[in-house]
Amino acid sequence: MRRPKWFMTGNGATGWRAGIAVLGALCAVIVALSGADAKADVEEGDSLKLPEIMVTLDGEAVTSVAQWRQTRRDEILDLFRTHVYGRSPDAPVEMSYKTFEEDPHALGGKALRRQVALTLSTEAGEARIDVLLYLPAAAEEPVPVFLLLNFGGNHTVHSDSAIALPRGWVQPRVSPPEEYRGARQDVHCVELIIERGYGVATAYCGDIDPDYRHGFTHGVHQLFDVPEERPGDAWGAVAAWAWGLSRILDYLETEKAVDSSRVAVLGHSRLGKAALWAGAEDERFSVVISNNSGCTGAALARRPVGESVAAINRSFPHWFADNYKAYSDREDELPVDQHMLIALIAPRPAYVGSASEDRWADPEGEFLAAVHAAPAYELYGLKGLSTTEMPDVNTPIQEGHIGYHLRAGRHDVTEYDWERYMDFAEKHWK
Ligand code: GTR
Repeated sequence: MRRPKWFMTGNGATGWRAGIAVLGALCAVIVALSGADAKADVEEGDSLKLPEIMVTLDGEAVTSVAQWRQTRRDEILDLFRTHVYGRSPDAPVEMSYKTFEEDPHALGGKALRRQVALTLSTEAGEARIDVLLYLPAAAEEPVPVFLLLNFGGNHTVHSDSAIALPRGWVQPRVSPPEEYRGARQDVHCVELIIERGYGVATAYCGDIDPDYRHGFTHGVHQLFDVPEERPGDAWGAVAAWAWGLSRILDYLETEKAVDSSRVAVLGHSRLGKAALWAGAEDERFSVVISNNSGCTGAALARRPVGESVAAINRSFPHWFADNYKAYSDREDELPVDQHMLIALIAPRPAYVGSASEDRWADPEGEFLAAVHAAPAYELYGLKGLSTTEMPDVNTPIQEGHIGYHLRAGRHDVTEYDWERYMDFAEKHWK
C-alpha cells in the first residue's frame, strides 16, 4: 500500500526514531483532520523534483514563445495523451443541433432558456448530448458563458420544471431522476450567474460518457471505439468528457446570443479534471477553471497526500488511459506532473479553487501545481500566480493570469466559489 511520505520511517528506523516518526504521523493525521495543514510553499514544490516544463525532450531550454508553441507545448500534450488521459479521436464526426425547447421568459422572466440536442454521428454510431442554456433575458449583446458538465442530469441544476430529464443511465445516487429535480441547484447558482450578466451552459456528463465501467461501448465511445482493439493510450472517460465539452463549444459558436470568444470551461472534481484537460486540448476556451479537481486534475501527483495515482486507478479504471496504470505507486516515473497541465492553458487565464477540508484532493498540491505552472505564463511576459505562499482560507489570489483560492469547507462548489470565478473571468474579459 502506498503511504504518505510522512509515514515512512526510512531504512533501519528503529527505537526512538520510529517513535518520533509515529508521533509525527499522528500529528499529521490530526492536522489533516482539522483541515489546518502547514502552509505549502514553493520550496516544497522544488523538493518534489517535478519534471521540467521548459526543457524539450531533446534537452533544449525553451526560452521563447515560438519554441513553446512549435515544440514544447505539443510534446507535453502528447505526453499527457500517451501516459495519462489517452488520445481523443481526430476522425471526422457529423454534428447537428436541434432546439427542442425554448422559453424567452424563464426563471420568472430573468432568463432565456434553450434546450438543444446535439446529435453526433459517424459510420459506426450515433450519440446525443442535451445542452441546457440559460442567458440573461435583458442582454442586448452576445454574452460570455460559463460551460460545465453536471453529474446527475440537467434537471438537477435547477428546479425549473421544463428541464428535460436525462434519457439514459444515471448514478444510483440520483435515481430515479424525477426525484432529483433541482437537487444540485445550490452548486450551479444559475440565478447568480444570470444576475451578473453571464450565460451558463451545461450538459449531463453521462450523455457523453456514462460514468461506470461499460467497456467503452456507450456515449461518444460508440462513435469511434472498437473495444477489443483498445491501445494503451485509448481515451478514458475524462478525455471523452473533455472532448464532449469541445463539441458543446462547437455548438455555442453557432449561437448568436453567445460570445463564443469568451467561454469559460469549469468543472468540479472528476469533471474539473475534464475541464482542465478540455482547456489544455482546446485553445478556444478563453478561461479554464478547476474546482476541487484533485488527483489527476490540478493536484501534483508527486505530492504524497490525499488520493494517489494507485487509488484513482483502482477505483476508477475507466477514467484514464490504460497506460496510466503503470504509474500506480510510481508517480516519480511519470514524464509529466499536473503543473504542466495548467501550463498548457497559458497564456489564457486559469483558476484553481480548493477547499480547506478537502484533504483527498490535496489543496496544497493543487496550489503548488498552480505555482509551478508559472514559467509558461512568464514566457508570454505574464505573471502566473502572484504569490508562492499558500494563502489563508477565503483569501483569493487573483492578480496574475493564474488565480487560486482556498475556500473554507468541504469538497463542493458554493456561491463563494462561483463569485470568485466570475470576478476572475470578468477581469480578463474586460
Ligand atoms: C472521488 C475521486 C476523486 C474525485 C471525486 C469526484 O471519489 O476519488 O478523484 O474526482 O470522486 O469526482 O467527486
